[in-house]
Formats: sequence, structure tokens, C-alpha cells
Amino acid sequence: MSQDKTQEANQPQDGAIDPSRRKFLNTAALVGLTGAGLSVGLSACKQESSAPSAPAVPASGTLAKADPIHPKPGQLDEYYGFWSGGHTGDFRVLGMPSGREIHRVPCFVPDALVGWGVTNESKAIMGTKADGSLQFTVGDTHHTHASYKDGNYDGRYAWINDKLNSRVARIRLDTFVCDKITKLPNVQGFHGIFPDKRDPVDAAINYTTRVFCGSEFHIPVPNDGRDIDSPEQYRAMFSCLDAETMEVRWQVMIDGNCDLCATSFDGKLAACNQYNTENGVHYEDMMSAERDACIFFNIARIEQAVKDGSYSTFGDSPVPVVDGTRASNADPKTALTATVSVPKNPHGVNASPDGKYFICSGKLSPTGTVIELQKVLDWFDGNLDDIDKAIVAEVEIGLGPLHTAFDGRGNTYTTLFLDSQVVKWNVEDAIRFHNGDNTVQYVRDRIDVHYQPGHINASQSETMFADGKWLTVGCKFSKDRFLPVGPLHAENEQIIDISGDKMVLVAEHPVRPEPHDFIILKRDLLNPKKIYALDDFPLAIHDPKNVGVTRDGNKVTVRLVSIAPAIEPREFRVKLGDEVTIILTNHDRIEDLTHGFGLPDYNINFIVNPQETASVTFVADKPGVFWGYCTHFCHALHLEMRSRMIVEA
Ligand code: K7E
Ligand code: CUA
Ligand code: CA
Repeated sequence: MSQDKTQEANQPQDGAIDPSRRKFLNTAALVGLTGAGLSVGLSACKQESSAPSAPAVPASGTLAKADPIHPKPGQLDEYYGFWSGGHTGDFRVLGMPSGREIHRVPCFVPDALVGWGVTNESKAIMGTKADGSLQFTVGDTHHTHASYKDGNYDGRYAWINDKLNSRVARIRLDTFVCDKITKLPNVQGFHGIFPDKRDPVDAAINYTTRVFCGSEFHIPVPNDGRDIDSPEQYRAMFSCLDAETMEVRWQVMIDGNCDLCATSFDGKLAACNQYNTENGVHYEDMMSAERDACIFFNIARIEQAVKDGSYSTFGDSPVPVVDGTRASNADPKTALTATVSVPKNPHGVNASPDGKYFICSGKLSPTGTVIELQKVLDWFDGNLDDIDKAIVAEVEIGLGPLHTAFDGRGNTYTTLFLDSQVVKWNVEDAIRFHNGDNTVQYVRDRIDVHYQPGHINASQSETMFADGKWLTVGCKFSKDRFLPVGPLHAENEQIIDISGDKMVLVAEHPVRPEPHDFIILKRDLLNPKKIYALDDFPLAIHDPKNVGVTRDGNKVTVRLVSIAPAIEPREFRVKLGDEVTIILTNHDRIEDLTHGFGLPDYNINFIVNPQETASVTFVADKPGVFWGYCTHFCHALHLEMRSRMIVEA
């Protein structure tokens, strides 16, 4: 592509700023100020939960059909996008298909906006050391998936992995807050994550109860200094968490490794692609074999083995570990695992929405491999003599295939990292071609993307309700696509219309590195809360009169409430050396009326949303006057909203 062409592609479609948009902004600002001014008077005497002001959205469908990619001011998106944040350690929420970033939910890494890692409540979720400081302050999220019911997302939870410190975070989808983090034992490089879609045994349990986690790096077990120079003893683990309690239920010890993870719609199988079946320590070793594998886990048999007590435990961890190594699982009748061979260092395993296939990409082989799930089950039942007969197609699709998405019409879309393309191919035609019909054209289309795509996903892709409308491609390199900002480049999320026969590139957006994976789901599957309830928080100060300082030795508790534009009490006194706990309840009930609390020189800043309570604990080690102030613009008198902390020497 010539430089000229690139620049042309970078020209904004509509050039100058639309004057009607400016007018809207001015009006919005005025309305906002008036609203804030009004609540000066209202907040003290009468607080009404204001009905959310209806956005200026036309009757559903009209504008949405006109230009959902560039929505008009006030127009809402039809889909949510859940993005992983990469080493920012957060979970991001986008409106799709506009690609507008709406929210970031901090999980593994402290976040200054909400005070994640600052408040006692968030620190308890993140995990602390004996001295109260955070156990980890860095992370590396790759994959996020949401809970299922009846083959579709049910709007309860999302989960996200931290590859760096082997943690799983759960995000509540009613509040978009991380409520639990679990660290996996016996594991390093926890990469793929996927919830189950139903129970393998109990047909009544047609929703997610487990979350599966694959570990990519093999390590000595337990990793306590033994076997460090005997890599042939290193093992990887496939872990199962309880979706509700977030406790680790069991692990399967395997040779090789786990990379990405997928689950079947019938709940019976989970799978991980394996690129290091060689058990290699160096990359040359890891790519020495021509074929690696996709390993399948028989969930019902594993749970039975755990129930029967056929497991070991390692080190300090009480988690039952069953033996899923190849040597111990050769007999299909008793095997907990089955290993299907897949060409060279595969990447990605994805479940087709018809429930029939898993698809693995070759990465170092230009192929896509289609594995029929019924045939894997047949092998476990003793009705298939060779597990590799579960491969129903293995076809060339392009260079560097990584991840695959689905349109619900039988087509798959695979990213080609080396070709910088997305290839659209048809699964049933690929199977026909694989079976010898050379006249079949299974590749339907190819499109250039910019550049080197990794993950890909389509609207509702890995549900039974894949709707084949929008495809998003996470390009790992953006190069010349955005204004240069020095050596670090944004990544480029490109949006492709897949509703027709040909893919059409319709938009691209810079994203802060580096999201890896994402899902796109219909907005009506979620029903987030507008405000909290006081009872959601054990420390809530229910009566605003119940504020002030209480002392127990040198432990001091300061109870504060925020009611715009005041923090009550307006001042409080502590003594030098006191251990101070500030509890702040936001008594405002108006949607969107969030307050902050920043304390100069004490490294404290956090927010409280309407009806939320949060607390912080610190030692008053500096005497003087410290103006605690509201850090979140809330009111015409926001700047005046303060409470003075006096630390007496
Ligand atoms: Cu392909 Cu971690 Cu999902 Cu990145 S992995 S792209
Ligand atoms: Cu309260 Cu700003
Ligand atoms: Ca390999």
C-alpha cells in the first residue's frame, strides 16, 4: 500500500465539525449546570431518584439502520463490547458497533479514578500482604468471557484472566465492578479462560456453574525449588473454578501446555490448544514437532474422579489434582483427557455456534483444523478407534492463522497474522473439500486489515445466537493509521460489516495497548443497576446524623457522608500517629451523582457512587491541616465541597 493511499484512508469522512453537534454540546453543558444548580436547593430537603433523562433516541431502528457506526448524539449502541485491557489489568466496556469506550473496570491493577487498590474494600478483593499493602500491582489480562444460560449470555458475570500472576477476576454485570479475584495454585502463565455453558450431567442446570482456566507455562509441581533442572518433570494444569464461590474446584495435571480454551454447548467437553507438546524450554524446542494438539477434557469423568478421591494434592494447596497426562489416559473407556493432533504450534480454539465443531488455527501452519465434538465423545465411549478421526477438515486458509469467529450462517472468520488479513471460510464446504471434493471453494472472501491481527470476534459469535452483523479485529500493530505519538503506538481495532457476502471495513479506532480478546453481545441481555442501595455495604452510615470521630486507643474511625455540595462533618480532628479509618457513604440518590474524596499528601483518592460506601485506612503521620475535597465533579459548588482534616501534633 502506498503512503498516499494510506493518508487518503485516514481522511475523516465528514471533515469539519458538524455545527449541529456543537450546538448540542452547548445545550448539554447548560442543562447540566442548571441541573446541578437546582440540586443545591433540592438536595438538602428532597431527594428524588431522578428518572434517567431519556436520550434523544429516535424510535428503535431508524437511525440505527442509518449509521450505527457513527451514531448521532444521544443515540445508544445496539451491542456491548467487553474488552480485556492487557497489562493495564482492567476490563473495558465499549459501545458497539460505534467502538466508543464507555467504561473501564479495574481488576488486577490499581486505578486512580475509582480508588481501586486504595479503598479497604477493593484491597480486600485484590489481596494484601501482612502489612496491608497490595500483593500485586501489575497484571496482564488477555481473555474475557461472560456467563451463559440456554446457550446465550445471561448478564450475570464476566471473567477475565491475569496471565502474569495467574489470577481470575469476576466482574458483576449489574454494577460493572470486580467482586472477586482468585489466584490459581500450581500454575504459571494462566492464559485461556472460558466458562462452561451448562452442566454435563444435570439437564436442569442449563447455565454457567464452572470457569475453566488453562496454564501456558509448565513448571515443577509444587514449584518449591525441586526439579528446577529437570524440565521433563515440569507440568501444566487445567483448572476449574466454581462460578459462584470462585474457589478452585479441581485441577487436571497434563504434559505439554494449555493455551486458549473453549467449551462445548452441551457442557460435556472443554478444550485447550497446545503448542508445546514437546515440553520444550526454548522456542526452538517448542517448534520442533510437525504437529501439536488440542486437548479435550471430559468434565463429567473428571468430577467423578474427584468425587471418588482419585486425586493428589501438591504443596500448600488443598485443591484436588487429577492425572490427565497422556500416558495415564490411553484407554478411552477411563480417559479423563483426549488429545487430537493439530498442525504445528496451533493458536486459538473456538466453538461454532451450531454446537458441532471446535476450530483450531495452525499459527505456524497455514491451516484451520475442524474437530467434530460428537466424534470426540464417540472416542471416549469406545466407538472411535483413532481420536484423530475426530478431525473432519484440515484446510489451507492463509499465513499465521490465530483466532476464529462465527456468523451463525456456517461461515468462520480467521485472523491471519502474517498475511494481515481476515479470511472468511465455510465450514461445511471445508469438510467437503477435505473429503476429496476439489471443486468446492470453501474460502468465501479475504480482506486486508491494518496490521497483523490477533483476536477477532463477531456479534454474539460464541453463542447459539450468533447474528452475523459485526466483526471486530484486534490489530496488534497500527503503524501509520493514527497520528504519531512517539515510539509507542496504539493498537487498531477495526470494525467490519459481515452482513453481506463480502466483508466491508467500516471503521477503525485506536485502543490503548493491548486488549487481546473481546466479546460483543446484545445490549438487551444486560440490565445494570442505576444506583446502589445503602444495604449493599456493611459499613454504610444509614443516618447522616451518625457522623463524626470515634476513638479506640490510637485507632480512630471517621464517619463521613456526602450530600451535594457538602461532606459532613465539615471538619474532623485526629492526633499525630493515629491509625485513621475514614468511612464515607454517599447519601445522594440521584443517578450519576458521584463524589470523590481526595486527601492531599496522604496518597488517598477514591469515589463513592450514589448510595455507595467506601473506606480507607492510613496512619496520620503528618501534622497540620489537610483539605479533604471532592475530586469528582458533582455540582455547581463542587469546588467548595470539602471536609478539613486537622492532625494535631
Ligand atoms: Cu492470541 Cu493471549 Cu488470546 Cu493475544 S492471545 S492476540
Ligand atoms: Cu461532590 Cu464533587
Ligand atoms: Ca510445538
